[in-house]
Amino acid sequence: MLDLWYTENHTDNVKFSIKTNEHILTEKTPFQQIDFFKSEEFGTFFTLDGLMMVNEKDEFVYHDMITHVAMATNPNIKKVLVIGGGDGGTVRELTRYTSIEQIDMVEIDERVVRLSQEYLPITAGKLEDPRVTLLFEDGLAYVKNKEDGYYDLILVDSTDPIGPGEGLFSHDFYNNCFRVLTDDGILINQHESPYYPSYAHEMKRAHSKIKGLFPITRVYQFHMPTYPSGHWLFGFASKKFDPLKDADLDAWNALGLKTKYYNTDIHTGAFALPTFVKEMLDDA
Ligand code: AAT
Repeated sequence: MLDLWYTENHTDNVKFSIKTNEHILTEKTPFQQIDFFKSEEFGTFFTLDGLMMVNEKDEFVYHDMITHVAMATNPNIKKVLVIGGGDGGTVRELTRYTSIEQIDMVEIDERVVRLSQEYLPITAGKLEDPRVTLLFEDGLAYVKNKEDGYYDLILVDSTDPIGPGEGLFSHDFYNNCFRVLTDDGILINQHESPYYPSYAHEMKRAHSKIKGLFPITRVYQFHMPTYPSGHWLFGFASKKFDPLKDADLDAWNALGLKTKYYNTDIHTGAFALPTFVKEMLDDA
């Protein structure tokens, strides 16, 4: 039998490969190329422009960490905006909070959503929750046109800053996020990786822009086996709440949500950064 391997360049000198059982489909949309695969080790997964986005085996790490850190920091979050996140995993985690009243998801590429609904019900299964509104447009334009002080939380679940995701790393975008957030508002963004220089460069650029806009800006880390180097970050920016001093961790535990990665020890621990990362952020 032929071995079929999916291979991705993590740098010009490093490759990452997964043995696959099937290349389910390949499709070019006006925004990007989408490929879906089946594999033994990571289950079903999809890539955008040749980069791993989501797979069945480690998606819980990313989706727990993008959602629960902010929700434990401010339990009164009612209106949430998700930008990107077409696979639906972030929305799935949000729908577990009965306290959330409204979830708007703005995804540029409807095909990512439709294909995830077909092949990745594990992440897309809650997109039909009555509190969820799907909007297919560019997140950058969406925040530009949105009224001031609307959302309590914005989760930027975006691709890397090449292709359609580029605008979601711009000063203009972060500035509009600040404006559309309430006075209690929190912004979490996909913050790249500190390890390989090309990713670290983007992570520093993003951090320096956000630092100039929000009074509270932190970065927290998590372990993502299929992303380059496995060492990945989210940014936490807020107008008022500090994720360590203000988080009500007992209240979060009292909700009784069962999670596979996030817990309240991780909440605190994820903000403890290696020295080389601290130095990069200080100099950003
Ligand atoms: N839940 C983890 C999956 C992703 S995919 C990111 C999504 O962002 C994609 O579906 C893409 O179509 C969407 N997107 C890209 N640009 C925009 C935009 N301008 N407006 C709205 N949506 C957009 C994240 C993977 C992270 C990978 C890190 N290496």
